[in-house]
Amino acid sequence: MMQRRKFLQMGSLGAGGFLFSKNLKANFKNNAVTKPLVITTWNTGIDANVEAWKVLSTGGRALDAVEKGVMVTESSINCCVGLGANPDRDGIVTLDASIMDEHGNAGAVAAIERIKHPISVARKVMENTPHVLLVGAGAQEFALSQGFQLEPQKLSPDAEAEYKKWLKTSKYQPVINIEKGKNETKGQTAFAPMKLSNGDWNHDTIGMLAIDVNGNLSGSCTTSGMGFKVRGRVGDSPLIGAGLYVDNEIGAAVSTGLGEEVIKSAGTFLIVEFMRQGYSPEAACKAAVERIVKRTGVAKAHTYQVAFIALNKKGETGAFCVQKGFNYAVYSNEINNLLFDSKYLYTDGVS
Ligand code: SD4
Repeated sequence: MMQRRKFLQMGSLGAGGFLFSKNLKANFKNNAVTKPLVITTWNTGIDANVEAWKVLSTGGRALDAVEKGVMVTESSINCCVGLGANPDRDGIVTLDASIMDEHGNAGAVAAIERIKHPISVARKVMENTPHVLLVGAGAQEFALSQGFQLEPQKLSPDAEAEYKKWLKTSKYQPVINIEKGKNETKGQTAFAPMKLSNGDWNHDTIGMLAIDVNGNLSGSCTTSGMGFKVRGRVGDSPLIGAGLYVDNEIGAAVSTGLGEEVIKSAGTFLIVEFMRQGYSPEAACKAAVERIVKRTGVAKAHTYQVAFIALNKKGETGAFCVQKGFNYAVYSNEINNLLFDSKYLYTDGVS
């Protein structure tokens, strides 16, 4: 198998995705196993995939993998997701999360506070209630009733420093979220471990899709939402069909970026529908990005990021984004947890 470094270099040159899909296609021909597989947004996906892979590689269910995987990121105090992340503009961290299983069941929470693992609360909503989405104080109350603990209302040191910086201008303007890792040079993203301090990343979400050994699909998405958002603002991540969608007959998709644009286009539902029409995962993601750009207009599209990853029933993967700088991690028997640069439309976010 190709060395990780070599593969990554090729990925940053744009050849990785090609080799990757070629590799997978070759495996299909040989009837080799392309499942299980997990694909996750951003470089934080590398660490999350390790946990998901423990489930998948031992014959576990995709649903367990996508929950366990993103819990790693939610636990990271210096990361962009979970209670260590940036707060809203009132200084409170509010979290959104969603999960879907192979039966099309879905659960989600929005604007939940002081709970470490919103993804697990989302799963409880799915499994233990007749509902799909619980929000705010009600979601927190439900979490407590399910045995979750209330964490202290306290910003992480990094988030506190970022918030104080933001308060100086209190400018309410969504930023283009791209990877800004220390290892990035000239816009080429290299592997960056998850230990990032604020300023090294510029995104707030992790989305994960998995296919298990039985060929079943599941997905998860968890986020602190847009940094310094209006109190009560909910993004795309907990909204089924916007931030996450899974159809076990066809495929699954998850998003990151400016949630408002994803919501207005029902982005992940759209991608699954494109795959139903025969599009590859990458072509489906691209078509959804183009749909969004068409609606917002090209001028506005130069000011935001939206990125998607998708996985189909065969285990094929793909991604596409508006702005250069989005990457994703894939772990399977063939692809040993590698990071790939997504194809993109524009380069405004990269200096
Ligand atoms: C949101 N989509 O709340 C999320 C933000 C995000 O990386 O993806 N940031 O709009």
